[in-house]
Amino acid sequence: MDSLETSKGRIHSTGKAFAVVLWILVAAAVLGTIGASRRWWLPPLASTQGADVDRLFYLTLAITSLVFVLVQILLGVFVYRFIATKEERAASWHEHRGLEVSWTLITAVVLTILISMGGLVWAKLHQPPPAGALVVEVTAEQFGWRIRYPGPDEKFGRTAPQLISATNPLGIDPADPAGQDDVVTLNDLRLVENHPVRILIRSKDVIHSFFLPNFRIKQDAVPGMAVEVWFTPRVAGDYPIACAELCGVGHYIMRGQVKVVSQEEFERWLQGKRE
Ligand SMILES: [Cu+2]
Repeated sequence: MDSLETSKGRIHSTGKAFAVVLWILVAAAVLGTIGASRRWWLPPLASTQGADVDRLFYLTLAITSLVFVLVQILLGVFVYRFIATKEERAASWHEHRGLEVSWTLITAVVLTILISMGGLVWAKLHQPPPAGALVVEVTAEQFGWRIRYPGPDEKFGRTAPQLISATNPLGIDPADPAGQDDVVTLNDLRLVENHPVRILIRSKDVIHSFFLPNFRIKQDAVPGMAVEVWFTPRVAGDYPIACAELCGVGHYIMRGQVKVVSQEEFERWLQGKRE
């Protein structure tokens, strides 16, 4: 059997045609992705912590794209040179130890580095939030987001599912003084520019996913759990809240809005809500 070094292979019109079609498809995929990315790409970044997520995303995309294109080009080269014909089987060889060891080791090293970097970014995003962060509770329901602020006492009132009604969507206990100054909105999340925020995410019914694309935050809302995320909004403006978990027939309308405003504007708004 031929070895890799000595095999000349053979050129055949079918192999040529396959290779050319493959290369055209790869070129179309790459150019198409670049073209589409002008329209559909990451939305503008508006949080401090999101920069690490973006960096890792671009690095992973660059490495995997490069490997994808290289592998497809090589696949074309091999079909071009070594295709089977009616008279002859495809030329092949086995057990090239050097090649096998190198592609296994290189892949293992690159993936280990990428996964470790991902672990570091994850740990950074999940370190304890800074003291003095704004605290907000977000409760997902079919199909909207109930946002609760604890009020001047900085304490959320007790809630109980049996107290939930049309006028008390979170079931806040009226007997608990901590709940009397709580402010609840529907789909309206106000945050303060350059001020970290801790968000406690809950769900009233099924699993939803609290998704803030501009802040690179995505966290499942699970019934019976309060899951915490935190980040620092960096740029004032209006941003969407989306649900990233298919949660029922109205999933697509489960949208809210984040407004990042100045400290004064935030306090004025919250005060207005309490009156
Ligand atoms: Cu949902």
